[in-house]
Amino acid sequence: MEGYVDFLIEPRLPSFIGLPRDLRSAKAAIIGVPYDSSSTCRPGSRYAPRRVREVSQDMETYDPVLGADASEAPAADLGDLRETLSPSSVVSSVARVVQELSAAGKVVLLIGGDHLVTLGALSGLRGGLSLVVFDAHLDFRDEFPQGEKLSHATVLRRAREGLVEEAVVVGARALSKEEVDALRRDGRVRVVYPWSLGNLRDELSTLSERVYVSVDVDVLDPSVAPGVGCPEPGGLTFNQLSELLLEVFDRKPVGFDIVEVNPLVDVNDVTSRVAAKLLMKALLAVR
Ligand SMILES: [Mn+2]
Repeated sequence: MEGYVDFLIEPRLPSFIGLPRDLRSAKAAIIGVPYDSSSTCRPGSRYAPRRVREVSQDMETYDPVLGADASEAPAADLGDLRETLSPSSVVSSVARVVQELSAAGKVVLLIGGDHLVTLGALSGLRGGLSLVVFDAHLDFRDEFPQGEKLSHATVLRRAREGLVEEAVVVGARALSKEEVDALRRDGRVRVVYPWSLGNLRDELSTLSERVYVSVDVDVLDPSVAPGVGCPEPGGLTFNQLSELLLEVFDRKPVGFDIVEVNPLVDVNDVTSRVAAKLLMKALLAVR
């Protein structure tokens, strides 16, 4: 691959579950985005791509639910995006590599970094998208902190300014009144709350063809995924999230990310291992 992918991505070893770096026969490409400058709770998710790769080395890659092995998925681990501190430059860098790879027919799977990396992926996929985001938060603020339009807490708001036609937020439970009012005015963002997860199937059936899936690990209960910047009680179990993801993966997503894993506040690497397992399921979904 030549162009932005070569210029902006640096190889990383060990690779995720030992995947090759060679893209030629791959359908999916993993890219780490070590960026957390827009974190307002606790920074540290820039270390997630490295830690998730490391913990994946001694994890089983066979998925008993799917009856398939993620290490045999046609996928490559390209490495990490070059580090940057500026929110607008991480968005544009991610957008460039995602656009280049999707033009070459590859599905990009990102490991964040904070949630802002999703905005880059959506920009790179260019229109006609619907978004399914698993998150404790709505990320629908106009500015956060005040005066900042590009941050982890404004991602969905920016995405609705022309990048996605509609969105479903699954597992949300930490909401501000400002966001709830803005969602009501918007009208194209629905929420599936943790206490009514059964509604997801109906919401999925109305979405357009090109579905992008974003998982903020804080959608899980903090007892399941303690290593996150802003832990929020009342979240999903791992098996609940896995089952819902399988339903979403039926829609053959055009892109996927897992964000907000923070190894600096993790406990015994539990959250990094959760992220690794979810990434394996995503790899099997694009087979
Ligand atoms: Mn969140």
